[in-house]
Order: sequence, then C-alpha cells, then structure tokens
Amino acid sequence: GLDTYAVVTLNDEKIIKADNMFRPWEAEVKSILKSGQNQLKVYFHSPIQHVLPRLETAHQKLPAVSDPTIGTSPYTRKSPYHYGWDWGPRLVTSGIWQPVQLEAWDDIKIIDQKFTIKSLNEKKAMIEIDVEVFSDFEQKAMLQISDDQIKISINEPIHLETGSNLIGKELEIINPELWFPYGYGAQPLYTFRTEISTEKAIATMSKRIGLRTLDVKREQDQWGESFTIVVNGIPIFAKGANWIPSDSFTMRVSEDKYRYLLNSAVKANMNMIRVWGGGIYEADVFYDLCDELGLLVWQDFMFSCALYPGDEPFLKSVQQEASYQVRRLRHHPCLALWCGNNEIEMGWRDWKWHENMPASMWEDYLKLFHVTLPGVCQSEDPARLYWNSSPASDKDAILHPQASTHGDTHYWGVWHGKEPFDFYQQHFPRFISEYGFQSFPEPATVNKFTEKQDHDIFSPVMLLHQKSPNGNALIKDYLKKNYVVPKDFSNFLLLTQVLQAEGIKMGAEHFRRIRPRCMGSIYWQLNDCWPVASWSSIDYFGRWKALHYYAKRFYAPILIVPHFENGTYQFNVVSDLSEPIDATLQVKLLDFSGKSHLKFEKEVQIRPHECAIYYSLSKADIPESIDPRENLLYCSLENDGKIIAENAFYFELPKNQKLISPEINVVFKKEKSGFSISLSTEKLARSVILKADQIGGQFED
Ligand code: BMA
Repeated sequence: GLDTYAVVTLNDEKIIKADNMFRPWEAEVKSILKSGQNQLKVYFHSPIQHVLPRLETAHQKLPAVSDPTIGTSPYTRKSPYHYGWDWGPRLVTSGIWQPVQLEAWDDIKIIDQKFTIKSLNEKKAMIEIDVEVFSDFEQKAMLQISDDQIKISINEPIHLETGSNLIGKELEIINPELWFPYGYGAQPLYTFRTEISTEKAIATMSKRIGLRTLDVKREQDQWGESFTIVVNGIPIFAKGANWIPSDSFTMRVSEDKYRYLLNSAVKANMNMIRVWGGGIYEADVFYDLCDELGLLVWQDFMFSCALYPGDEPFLKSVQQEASYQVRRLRHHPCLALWCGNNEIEMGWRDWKWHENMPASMWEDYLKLFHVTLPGVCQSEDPARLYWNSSPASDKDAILHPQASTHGDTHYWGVWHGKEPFDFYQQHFPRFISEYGFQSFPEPATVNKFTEKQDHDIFSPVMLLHQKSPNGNALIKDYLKKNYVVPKDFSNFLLLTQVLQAEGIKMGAEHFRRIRPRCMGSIYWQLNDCWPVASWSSIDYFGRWKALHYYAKRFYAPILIVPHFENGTYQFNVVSDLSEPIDATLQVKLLDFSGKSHLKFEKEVQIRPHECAIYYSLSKADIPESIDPRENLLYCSLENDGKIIAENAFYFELPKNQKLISPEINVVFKKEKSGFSISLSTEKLARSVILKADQIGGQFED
C-alpha cells in the first residue's frame, strides 16, 4: 500500500522499489532482520517529478482529460482522481495507505482459497474449493474445511510438495440458502474456514461467500442485444448510482462512513453500485457491506478518461495489480462484473483521439484492455464477465461504444450537452451506467467553507468548489428555464437540488418504464470526496440531497409512471416484485387547491418483473376549462389501505405554474424516543424540505 514511487529500506538495505499503489509489495527479509531494533524506512519520490523526464523525451504525450496540462497521470499507477476531476481538487498525495506487516510462518502458509460454484439450485449446491498452500518442505498434513452455518466438513490427510501446492475439493450443500440482490430475497452468507495442520504447525484462512448464480445475458432480441443481469434465474433491473472515493485523502474514509453511505444506497432502494474507474479498488469493508446489504457491484479497473502506455514494464505492473485485486475480491457474491476502464473506448472514438493520436496508442489500448486484463480475469475468475470499457457495445470494439442497441451507455446530452431534461425520453439504452445533473450542497454544508460575503455562486470561493468547467452557469441556465430563480442564496441552493432531483427522476422513470429494453439505471453519482457542487445525491458530510429522497421513490419496487404520448396520458406501473399484487389504481385531475375535477378508480393486478400500462386517459377527456397552469394529474396505487406508489403529472413547467401558498399544517409530537413531526395540507405543496440541521438523519415522506 505505497502511494506511489517509493524506495523501502530495512536496516539500510534496499528491499523494495515500488511504483504501483494498487498492489502490495513484499520482500523476503529473514536475512536482514536482527534481534532488537530494526529500522524500516520508506522514501517517497514526487509522483510528478518522477515522471516528467519521461514526458520530455516522449514523442507524443498520452491524453488525460483530467490532467491536461502536466499530464503525468497516465504513466503512474496511482488513483486518477488524485490529479483532479470535475468534482474533486487536485491533491497528488504521497504516503503509506495500507497496513504494513511482518509475516512469519512455520512450515506451511495458506496463500488463498478459491471458490467456484459448480451448480446451484434450491435443493443442492456443488462448490469447488481450491486451496493454495506453500510448504517449506515435502510433508504430510491434515486438511480441514468447515463452515459456520451447516458444519459441513472435510477432514482428510494430504501430501504437500515443497513450494506451492494446489488442492481441489468438492463440497455438497443440501438445501442451500441462496443469496439475492436487495429487494429480491435475503443475503445469507457462509464463512468457510480452511485449516491445514502438520506435526508442528497449523495454518488457517477464512472467507465468506454467498451462493448465487449470476450472468450478464447478452442475447439477440428485437432491439439488438440485451444487457441484463440475471441472478438465480431472475432478470434484475439494476437500480443504483456511481461510486467515487469518499474522500480526497483516500485513507481517511472510516468504516462508519462506508456503512452510512452504502446503507443510504439501500434505503433509496438501490441494488447496484458502480465502482468507477477513476478512483480506487475499494476497501474490503466496502465489498463486505455490499455482500451483507445485497448491493451488486459493477467493478471498473482503475483507468479513466486517458490513454495509457503499452510497454512491457507497464503491462506487467498492471497484470500484477489486476491479479492481486481479482484474487482479493472474487469470492464476493456482490461482485457482478469486471470492467476494463471508464470512457476510454469512447474517448478514442468521440474525443478526436483517433484523429490526433498515433495508431500505436490504440494498439497499446488493445494490449491493455483486450489482452492483459481479460487474460487475468480468464485465469483468476473465469465465471465472471469481463467487459472492456464503460460504455461499450461489444467485445471487439467494432460497434460504436455508445450504440443504444448493445451494451452499456453513458448519456450526457442533459448537462454537458445542454439538452432539456425531457430528452431522456428520447433515449433507449440497453443499460445506462451514467447520466446525471449537478446541484449545490445545502446551506449547512456550504456554510462550512464560506463566509457571508461568499454567498454568490460566482464568488471566488464558490467557484473553487465547482470543478466542472462552466458548471455554475449551466446550473443557473437550467434553473432559469424551469423555475423562477430565487434571489435568496439559501433558497437558491435548495432549489438547485429540486432541479436536479426532478431532472434525474425524469430519466430514471423513463429507463425503468422501458424495461426489458433497458435493464439498468446507474446515475452519476452517489457521493462526494469533499464539499462541492456536484452530481452527487449525498454530499460530503452525508447529507441527503433532494435527489436521494427522490431516488427512494423512483427506485421503489413498485413505481407508477404517468407518461404522455400520442395524445394520451398513459399510467404505467413497473414492478420489481417476484409476485403479482392486487391494488387499486386511482387517477385524479386536481387543481392546486386540492379540488378534484375528474376521478378514476380501477382494481388492478400488477404483474411481476414487468412494466405495463394499466390505464390511459385521452387528452380529449380533459375539459377545456382546465387551466394547465393550475392543475395536475395525480395517480396512486393502494394496497391494504396503504398508498404503495404515487406520482404526479404536471402540464406545465414549474415557472409557469400558478402555485398558491400551501398553508402547511405542522404537528409536533413528543415520542418515547424523540419527536415526530407531521406535515399536512389540502393544497399542492411542491417539493417540501424538512430539516433539523443540528440533528442530522432523514425524514420519511
Ligand atoms: C462521467 C464520469 C466522470 C465525470 C462525469 C461528470 O463521464 O466518467 O468522468 O466526473 O462524467 O462529468
């Protein structure tokens, strides 16, 4: 865990020369250690200075979107976001970021334990366990494998050769408990303990796994080729967000912070997280929590928005890094797929790299992402999909990576392309792994880095906390097009969150509505690495933005989506449930004072794993006297006397609406453990925010 160029000496003898922060460094030190005090020294070279001489002689610099001027980042196996990103400051750190340990053993050492699920159904699981053992000499030993839950065990003599040994065993589990993504079932986990004992020594290793089958189904269909994650035979609509490192200083993220953020993801009904390729391979606790919570992980390798070298030493370094990371993570049931990089195939095609850069750079790309990385995955983790790039369409990079017929897509027409939010509805991707819109963090967060005189989004301090070129102007522009822009700074900040939330809601609801054509919605981005204006739905201090509350609704297992097409208002219901459910569907035409002008009610049975239209209303059925500026269509689903889904369709943009004072009634009640606050009104109250700044936490709808 050395970040990054470091020379390590032990008692003044050089033992390690490190150049990759993503892999561990080991040295045999038996002959150097002495009894009493030993001195381990780590000397770090500047990651920038170290690379500059190479750049001076380079024929052509490799492009790096987020390190455009100095440009050393592609040559260094160090987290890309340290060099600055469009949501993070440039802080090119140096230091020890993982534990340092002195390892000793007698006679034998277990190197790894690999699990392969050979077959699985509710009645029986067949698992192959491959134990890698290092033995100091040829010897007899006993092998024991046991599991905490059902105590299956292997207990048998083995013969060890000098050096490395691979011992394969098959295990049968009767009535296995299957692991499911969040929302589809439970997350039972089995911890397997391997023990190898010889006359003099005992070595053990434990790993926790989950029993599930997982496939990314890519099959020809009427729209092209599917991109559907199937777990235990169930096609899963992936609902989630992109994950970036949670702090600019990588090792500052506590276990509590991981727990809080991933719990927040599940509270917002997410079942998938994409670990984006510009950050780090996350801490073990991250994947442990994802296993426990049922969050599938789309795992990028750490390459993003740049081209990389293809020389032998670089490829070898990447190979060692990848093989370490794949072996570290492959037992996690949460891990859905490996992906080579973020936006590099797209960069080559769409960012003029193919015109401006020599063809050899593409050849280097192919070596790295079409040979080295898939090679590692094939040998260390053959059952999991390796996907070249995000976005990508096929394994050979023949189709355009953004083809909506195949693979995954990033859509940035909204935001970077300045297109209006309803353009989401013109896009029909198979799986959307990035789309997003920025907002400001709320006043409590902004107050942490500003003084009163900075309270203008174009003040130097506010501009420093905005890393997307032109970002503030973009937010303001979209705000003006949709809302009456508040003069007051605090209200301005809050309204940008509503703008973001309403925009992403439009996208997410559309992508869910068009299932099974699209089978995943992963918005950009879940979290922040410092307090900043960004696309996140949770800010650096853990405060949920409006978007996160909205996500809880638009990712709910049952979603009702009103949609206007060809002169009809269609009421779609999306169900991620595995069983049909009965509900009362209600549609009302209401004015903003709460008066109903039309009402429709119907008993429906909502089909599982499907989206369908359960009611339609012709535009002609809406009386002409109805003023679109002060009316809306409200729709809901009720089951067992409880509203399980509701939504609204507005005929006009908010800025054109004739909103009235909602006269919100507040009831404040002391409870056994705290207080409850209930809000009610007879009238339309759009986008109500309730805050208890000193307390934190979240309110329910
Ligand atoms: C996506 C990401 C990041 C970036 C974001 C917002 O493409 O991959 O590079 O932060 O866009 O611009």
